[in-house]
Amino acid sequence: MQGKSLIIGASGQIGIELVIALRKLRGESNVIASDLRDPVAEELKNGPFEIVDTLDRKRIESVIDQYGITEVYQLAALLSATSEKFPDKAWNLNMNGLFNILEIAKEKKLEKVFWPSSIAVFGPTTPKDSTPQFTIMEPTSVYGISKLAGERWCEYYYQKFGVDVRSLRYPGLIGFRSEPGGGTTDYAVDIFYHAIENARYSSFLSANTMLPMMMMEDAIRATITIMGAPAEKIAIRSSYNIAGMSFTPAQLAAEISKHIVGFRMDYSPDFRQSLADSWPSSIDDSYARRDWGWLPSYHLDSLVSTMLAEIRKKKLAHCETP
Ligand code: NAD
Ligand code: AKB
Repeated sequence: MQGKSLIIGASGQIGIELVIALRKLRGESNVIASDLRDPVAEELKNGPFEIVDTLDRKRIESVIDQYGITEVYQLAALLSATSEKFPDKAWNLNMNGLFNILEIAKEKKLEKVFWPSSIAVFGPTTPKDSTPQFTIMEPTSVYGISKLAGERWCEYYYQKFGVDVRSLRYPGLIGFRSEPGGGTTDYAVDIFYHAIENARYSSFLSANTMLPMMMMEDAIRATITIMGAPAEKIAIRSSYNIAGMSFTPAQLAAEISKHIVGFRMDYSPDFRQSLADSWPSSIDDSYARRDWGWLPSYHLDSLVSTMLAEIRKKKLAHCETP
């Protein structure tokens, strides 16, 4: 019998894309989208959607029972910049949201759980270039601390209770289906909307801040691949490093200038600069490549041309809607 997936945090940047991809793969009725807020994206309306607060364990249990859910993707969290503004809320949501799912998975013997970690688990004492899978981890952000603690809990539940939890340390993700909110890497999405609208952008990170980034399509493929891999291939139960590409705001602006003549960028770093400065510049993802065959497909040039084309298409469709 086909298993059923529950996505918590489905109205967010990753959630929308993951629901679309999983529904294509497993059938619309087998993928239940859920979030605190109603789906804004039209794409979420072609299958089951439930309002679920990830902090409400009873509600999650009742949705799991109602649909016969076999695997859960727990995406609900506050991102890095918002977490700095609301540390209590971030700690509560990021930790207790995860605990609820790990406990439910243990009790109901769910087949699998996916929970995303982040490059924010690393800190200023971590080697910055080609950051290894196993290295010094002393995050200095509220968000990074919550993700590192989450990783330790995932491994604990796997070892103590056999919960089959799988996780990726996503870099900054860049997609065109939704606008970002609350992250330090958001500039690399925002920039495309401003470039198309008025050929200008003011970056909140400095020109030479090199960060690991990834096209959303690659991140979704990584997520589906790790979840589909045989359990014995998943040797790391904290979270896997995965890499796509690395670039600076200046390099991204230069690539955009090849498509938008006269594009101008200025720099006005804010509090997010110190978060970015504490994160790696590039990531060594050799364990993910070795264990379950990870390989990214996008580079900076294909990322930029795809983002510009897709956002233009979206804007055009919006204008044509009566
Ligand atoms: P997002 O902010 O776009 O989406 C999060 C979603 O969670 C939102 O739709 C929000 O309404 C929902 N949510 C918030 N509180 C909730 C609650 N109590 N119950 C149910 N839903 C709730 O975030 P995203 O970019 O899609 O990120 C998803 C996950 O991936 C997060 O755990 C994030 O830390 C991780 N991640 C994201 C990135 C990235 O670049 N986007 C990078 C690394 C890790
Ligand atoms: C953020 O900037 O908070 C996220 C992340 C790298 O986790 N994009």
